[in-house]
Amino acid sequence: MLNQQQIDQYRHDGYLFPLPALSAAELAECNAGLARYEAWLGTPVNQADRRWRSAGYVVLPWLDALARHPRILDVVEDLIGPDILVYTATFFIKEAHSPTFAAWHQDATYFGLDPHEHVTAWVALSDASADAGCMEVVSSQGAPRQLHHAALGLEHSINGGGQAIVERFYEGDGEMMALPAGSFSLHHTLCRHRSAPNRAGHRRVGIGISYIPAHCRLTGSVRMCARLARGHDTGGHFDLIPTPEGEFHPAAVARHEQVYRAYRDNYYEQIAAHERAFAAAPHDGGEGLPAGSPSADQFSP
Ligand SMILES: O=C(O)CCC(=O)C(=O)O
Repeated sequence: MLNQQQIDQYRHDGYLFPLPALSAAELAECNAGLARYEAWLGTPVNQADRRWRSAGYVVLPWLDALARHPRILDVVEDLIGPDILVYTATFFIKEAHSPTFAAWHQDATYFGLDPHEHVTAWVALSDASADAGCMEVVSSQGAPRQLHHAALGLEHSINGGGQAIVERFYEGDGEMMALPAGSFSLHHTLCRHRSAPNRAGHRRVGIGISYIPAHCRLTGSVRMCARLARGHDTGGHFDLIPTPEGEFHPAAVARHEQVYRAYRDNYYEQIAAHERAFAAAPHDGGEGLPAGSPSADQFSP
């Protein structure tokens, strides 16, 4: 559970870390589960078809249990209330000495969730140091807002479409969210974040679990699926995903295809809606240089 100071900090900055999640035995169990998954796929997750990065809890009971881990949910409940859905979960893996990176972005850009209460718990299954390409975040200073993105198709981007913020913002106070294995960070859906390539000699493995309160709805036309993690589905805005019948069970694999298709269809619809919204009301260079800021080259992009 979080104390009031941590809750206030999250509300002000839009992120919070590090928080403990897994015991050594639980961490080993997750990593063994990941190894079985990659054996089943016949390839590392990030070389498999993109669908296998998303919503793994639909086919993997260990990941379903991770997404409903009480130590994570107790913290999430402090931020978004007792009725919690898993909107999606994504494997974010960078091989040792690999160029895989994430450009500055905000998750809200391609989720289309209203209100903006979605929070991601990024669970580290390996150490995620600055050297290994952990996430870097910029405080929202209590005033988060949606920034203009474009699908730049960036090579080696860990995010589909290579989405990146294309308007200027002040990034001078960026903070490295380094995490030891077994811990997690939280970031709000409008938190600006990015990550550098992995320069370490080990694989950096994280799973981003996206939680929403059950009253959140989608702004687009796609009816999506979600997994009830805690409490009640008070909103009824999603088709609920059942507990997987077993690891790689054919029924669960077939369900994963439906879940992924809906996720992908909504993603592309949201990207298009974002482009239309910013074409209609362009907003650029909104953040002035705060007094005492060292130089303009700390602006991105
Ligand atoms: O794992 C990374 O480096 C990026 C993760 C990310 O963009 C996210 O969790 O939203």
